[in-house]
Amino acid sequence: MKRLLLTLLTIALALPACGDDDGSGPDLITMEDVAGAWAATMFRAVSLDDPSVQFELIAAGGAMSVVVQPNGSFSGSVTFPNPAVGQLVTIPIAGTFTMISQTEMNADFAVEIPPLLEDGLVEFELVGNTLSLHQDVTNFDFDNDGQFEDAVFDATMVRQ
Ligand SMILES: [Ca+2]
Repeated sequence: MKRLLLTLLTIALALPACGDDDGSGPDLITMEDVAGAWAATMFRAVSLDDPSVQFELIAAGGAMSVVVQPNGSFSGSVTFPNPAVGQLVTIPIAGTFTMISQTEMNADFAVEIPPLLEDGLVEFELVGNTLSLHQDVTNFDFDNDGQFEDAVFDATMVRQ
């Protein structure tokens, strides 16, 4: 019984060490891994009600690029078609990413640009030089009638 207790105690003491980025387990993704220059190859909002209704920024002639610092702060620009003026508009963007887990970041934009660049939880996946982003609940005015529709958002960023 005493030996069992000792074994359990040893396991309990060893547990907090699990998952540490000490080289013995799988490498954990840190903000330093995300740091660098990125450009979007896909930046899409899909209607929740009707997945055939989509808006994809790059196909629409737009663009988005950011440079992320190791501390998570980022700056860049987004180019999007402005239906009000009938031409492409480029605006600067900036903010901070905070890593919450190995699959989630919080995006905090210095200036929010609804509906594509809004504060909130962003799921991410970093594979090689490709960073995939996903936001579960957002909204987008797909038909330009001033009413926002529920949407999911996905982006693919490629390291430059
Ligand atoms: Ca609408």
